[in-house]
Amino acid sequence: KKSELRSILKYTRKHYTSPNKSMYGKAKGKNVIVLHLESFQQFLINKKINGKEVTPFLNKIYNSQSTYSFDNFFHQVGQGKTSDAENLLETSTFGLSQGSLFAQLGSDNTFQAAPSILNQREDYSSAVFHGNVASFWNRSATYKNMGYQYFFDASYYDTSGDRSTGYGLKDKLLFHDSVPFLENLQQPFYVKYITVTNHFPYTLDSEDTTFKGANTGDNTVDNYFVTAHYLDQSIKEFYAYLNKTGLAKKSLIMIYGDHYGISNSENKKLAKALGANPNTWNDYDNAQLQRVPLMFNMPGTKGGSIQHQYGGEVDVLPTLLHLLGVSSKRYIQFGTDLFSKNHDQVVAFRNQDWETPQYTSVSGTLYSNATGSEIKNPSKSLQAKAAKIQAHVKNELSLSDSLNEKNLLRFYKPKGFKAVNARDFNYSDGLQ
Ligand code: GP9
Ligand code: MN
Repeated sequence: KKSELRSILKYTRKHYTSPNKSMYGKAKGKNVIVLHLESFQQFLINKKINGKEVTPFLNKIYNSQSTYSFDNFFHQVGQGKTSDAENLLETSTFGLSQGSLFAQLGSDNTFQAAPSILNQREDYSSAVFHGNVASFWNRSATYKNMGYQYFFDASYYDTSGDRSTGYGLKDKLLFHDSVPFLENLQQPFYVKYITVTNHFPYTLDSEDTTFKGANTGDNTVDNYFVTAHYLDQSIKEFYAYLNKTGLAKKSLIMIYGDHYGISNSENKKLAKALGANPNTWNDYDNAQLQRVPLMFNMPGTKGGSIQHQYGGEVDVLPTLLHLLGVSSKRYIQFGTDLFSKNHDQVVAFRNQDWETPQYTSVSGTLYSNATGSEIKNPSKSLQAKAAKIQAHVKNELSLSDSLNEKNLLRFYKPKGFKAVNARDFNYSDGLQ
């Protein structure tokens, strides 16, 4: 097992890319507020339905001078959906090829995850706010092993009656009702809000919205825009609070979409709402729709821009650590800093499909991103190039799997890292 750990280390050390000096430490000492946008895809950004912006507030953040936004950023989740996105972001390792890593390994594995790294390196406190029960996706146990100090799950809020939809407390209420807990956290803090209202089947009480959905005739697709609008408005209300209290200017607000909300089988219906042709819709188009937003917003700052480099959820942790001025070099992480000059732009999907700035590969079929069509007779050199990328994707997924499946981090002691003890945390206590 130790020799396996050595070969993983050899890979991640070689794959590591040093930070971009102009970005390193830009957010040093700031609070980190992570806003996990449920089922939120990139096409919602700047999208109008019936002449109205679906997400006017997020569009402002996306286009703001105070934000670094990404327009070629992909989710990389497998069957663990939300929990896979969380694992990718907190650890910069992949989820599993089957099932949810949180559910299968979260109770026992050793993690070297964001909350513990930030606590040990920069004295951050940490908390998750979420309107569903603590056991969902085995979060409670997994969060303790990741070093989260507090988990404010459904039991901390009034979730009765029409205050909730299928997966828990409505987003506007989550942001509002969690304020007393947030206000008691020691700064700087690293906190995450996991929203739920924009979740399949995208139903919402009429009292919560006046926004009109799309009219493709498919209920799921049509209502997706309604709950996405509600989510947008919940973020707007939360920002009003952050601005009023002055927390905004003391914080880096990281906003991301966890995974697709409309599945491939419904994309032909969605195509109508996107102004695309459903008759020519293919695997290439499905792959392009796996883009989700990623934004680093620092209210009160300037110089932000929309970044076009390709990347995925596995790249977030090294990027975030470097923005906070924390070197990621000593940790085993599979992603690379999105701002780094040598950032690896190969995006690996959990099923071994992949995406680069030039090519998309789905089940071994190669597409050109420039034309959107299949490359029917690739040259020898292109074949070799694609095979090399495929081997790289396969290798990183399998190294990540052996790290996690064999719990190899228990043998790895990065400089100064103290192993997390889950028993240090008792989430039913709340803040004492
Ligand atoms: C539930 C929520 C949804 O608590 O996070 O998870 P998902 O179904 O998207 O994986
Ligand atoms: Mn989700």
